[in-house]
Amino acid sequence: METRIAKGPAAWAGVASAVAGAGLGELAAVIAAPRSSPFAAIGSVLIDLAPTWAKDLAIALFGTADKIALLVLIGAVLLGVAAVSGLIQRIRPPWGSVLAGALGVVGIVAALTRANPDALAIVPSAIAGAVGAAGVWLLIRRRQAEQAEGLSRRGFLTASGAAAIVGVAAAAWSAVGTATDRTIQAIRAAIRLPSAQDPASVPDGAELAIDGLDPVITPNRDFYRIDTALVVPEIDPAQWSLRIHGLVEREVTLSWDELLALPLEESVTTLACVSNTVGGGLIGNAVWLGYPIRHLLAEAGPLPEADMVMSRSQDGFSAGTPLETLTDDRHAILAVGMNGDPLPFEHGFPVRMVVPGLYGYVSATKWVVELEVTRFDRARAYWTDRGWSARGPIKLQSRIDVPRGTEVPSGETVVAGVAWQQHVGVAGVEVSVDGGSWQRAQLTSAISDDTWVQWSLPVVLDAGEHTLACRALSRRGETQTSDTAPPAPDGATGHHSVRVTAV
Ligand SMILES: Nc1nc2c(c(=O)[nH]1)N[C@H]1C(S)=C(S)[C@@H](COP(=O)(O)O)O[C@H]1N2
Ligand SMILES: [Mo]
Repeated sequence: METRIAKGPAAWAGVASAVAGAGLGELAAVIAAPRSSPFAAIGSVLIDLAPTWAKDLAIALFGTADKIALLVLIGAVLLGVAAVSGLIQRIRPPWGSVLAGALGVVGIVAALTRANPDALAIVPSAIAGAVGAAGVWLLIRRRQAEQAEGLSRRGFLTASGAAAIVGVAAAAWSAVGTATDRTIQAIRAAIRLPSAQDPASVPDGAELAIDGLDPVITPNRDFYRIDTALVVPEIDPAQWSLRIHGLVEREVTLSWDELLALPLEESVTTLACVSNTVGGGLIGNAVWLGYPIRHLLAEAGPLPEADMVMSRSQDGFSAGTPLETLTDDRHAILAVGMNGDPLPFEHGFPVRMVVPGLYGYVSATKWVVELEVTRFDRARAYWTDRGWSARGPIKLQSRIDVPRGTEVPSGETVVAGVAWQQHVGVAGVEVSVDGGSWQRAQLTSAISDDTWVQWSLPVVLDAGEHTLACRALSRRGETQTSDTAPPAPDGATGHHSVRVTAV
């Protein structure tokens, strides 16, 4: 009579097989289908399916490391299910193998549901599932045979260890392979962007030299990044084109070379994320080089009933932008340059949209490939479908950057920060100490109404704990509301306040 093998080796057989399958699947992706790696495909589907609260929680807990956290979570679930597949295979063959294979099917389905799937999209997950299923079947059979013949576990341990090592090695190889696929990096590095007709400039007196205060222009490496892309798209500009269609008199397509041949303009625009909490850092200001979208729309000729432009990215994101914000005279552009460089990959290389006055989720499409002229009552964008407001004008906000958190010497201390309401402009900032009267801060000269502005105010603090709060006044005559609202559905409100101890 056959006695069952122990649970430990059975679970390990499942785990070792899954590691082998996942590793070989990732390697196959690097070779054959870059955007269909099992992890990336499943992760991307989870991002698209995640309810708003889960997305907010992920950003709150992990910030911009939210994607790494997601991959770790997927890995942990995979290993758990793999162990279960070994335990099932031990008592109910072949159902453990079937479960391992089903993980591959999940990956296949995930890869096929992505926007613009690779031609060989099913291959990586098919390999992963097949290796995982065969592995758990063979390893458990082996251990059973050893046990029946009274042999030691040596053969089983060697085989399962080899499977795990192959998997880890393949995964490492795929990671290196991804990092050394420098073709498109080299293309980007070789790009010399044309210079602007009329270069943007930062006026004297726009910048205060105060430690801890965000600089007026945010360096690219410090610029916040928010998107749904688990794998940053790497688009060869030679393959890029933009198609303008929908409710237009004539379709327009534009290639990279055609775009660069147009007279490009420089503009300074502050970009902000609707998910930014009061006092948060999901905001940055850059000098953008690009071409006004209004000229391209004029060529296409929007029909009178149109009121929205749905932009779509190569990776399936979409944003619905009010047509009038793209046809009025603001600097709504197809951007190719950011602070003097071609767009970084994470910020939309080769081409993204930048529209002053609107949160990024309704306007700032990165890796943009399509503009469909349509109507708000006919089409819903990515985040609109997930409960966020269809329209996203930027709310009046201000933030204290210094002092922040720690102790300050008692006596005179400078409070400083930034304030913004793009395309409306900031007329003033006021500061209140310990709930006292609002005192007017000194504003720097703004670059324009489309950018944030720095402010500062010296205050006198006695030794002890204090609360500093700020509020902005807009050029439309409004005062920043003290009513608190969370980011969803259309942007956080409330006054930013910080607690400091004067010593
Ligand atoms: N393709 C694509 N574009 C996108 C997004 C995205 O998820 N995918 N996110 C938008 C959001 S919500 C914001 S706030 C801005 C952020 O731009 P940044 O990452 O360059 O700061 O990009 C916008 N453009
Ligand atoms: Mo955003």
